[in-house]
Amino acid sequence: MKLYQFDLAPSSNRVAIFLKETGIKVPTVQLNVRDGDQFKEPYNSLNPFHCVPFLELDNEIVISESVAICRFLEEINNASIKLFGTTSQERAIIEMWNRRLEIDGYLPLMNGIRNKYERYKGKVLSGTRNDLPQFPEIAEWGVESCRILFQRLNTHLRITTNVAGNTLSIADITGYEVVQRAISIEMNFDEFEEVKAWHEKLDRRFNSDE
Ligand SMILES: N[C@@H](CCC(=O)N[C@@H](CS)C(=O)NCC(=O)O)C(=O)O
Repeated sequence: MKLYQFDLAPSSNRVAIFLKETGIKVPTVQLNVRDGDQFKEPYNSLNPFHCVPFLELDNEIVISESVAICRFLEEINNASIKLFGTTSQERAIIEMWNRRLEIDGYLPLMNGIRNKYERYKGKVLSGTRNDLPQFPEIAEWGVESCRILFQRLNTHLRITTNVAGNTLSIADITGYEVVQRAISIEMNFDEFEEVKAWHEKLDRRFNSDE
C-alpha cells in the first residue's frame, strides 16, 4: 500500500492530520502537484483525477478523496481512535457536519481561490490544465457562503467542544482546513469568537510535536 501526498496541499494535510491523530502508519510518496507530477507516468495512469491525496492498494485499486482514504484506513486498521464515530448516531452527525463544512466552506473558498489568484491561471479546476477563464466574483460568493457557515458553526460551538460532539472527529479536521483557507485569503472572521477559539485549539493540537 502506498499513499501519494504533497505536504503543502490542504487535502493532503487532512490525511496527514488524520494519520497523526490515529497513529496509523502508511508508506508515503511525495508528488509535487505544483510542478505537475500528477500528469507524469506512472501517476497519470494510476489516478484519473490527477490530484493528491490518493492511495494505491496492493491489489492495484486506487482510492482518491481524502475522506474516503481516511475512512478506509480507519476501518482496515481497526484503529482504537475512531474519527468517524462508533454508533449510528455519531456516524451520521459526523457525516452531516463533514459534508456541511466541505459544501458550504471548503469548496466555496477553494473555488474562490482558484478563480482569483494569478498562480491558478490555467488551473481553475483541480487536476486538470485548461484555458477556462477565471471568474474572480466567485471568490466573493465563496466568502459569503463561508461566512454563513461560520455563523451557524459559531452558535453550535457554544454547546459543544468539537464540531460533532465532545470527541475529535474527521469533521474537525475538515473544519480546521476551512479556517486555514479563510486565513490564507485574509477573510475577517473576528466576530466568530467560538470558531476562532476552536481553530486555535486545533492548531495547537495538530502542530504539536507529540
Ligand atoms: N476533494 C479532493 C480534492 C483533491 C484536490 O483538489 N487536491 C489538490 C491539492 S489540495 C490537487 O492535487 N490539485 C492538483 C491540481 O490542481 O492539478 C480531496 O479531498 O482529496
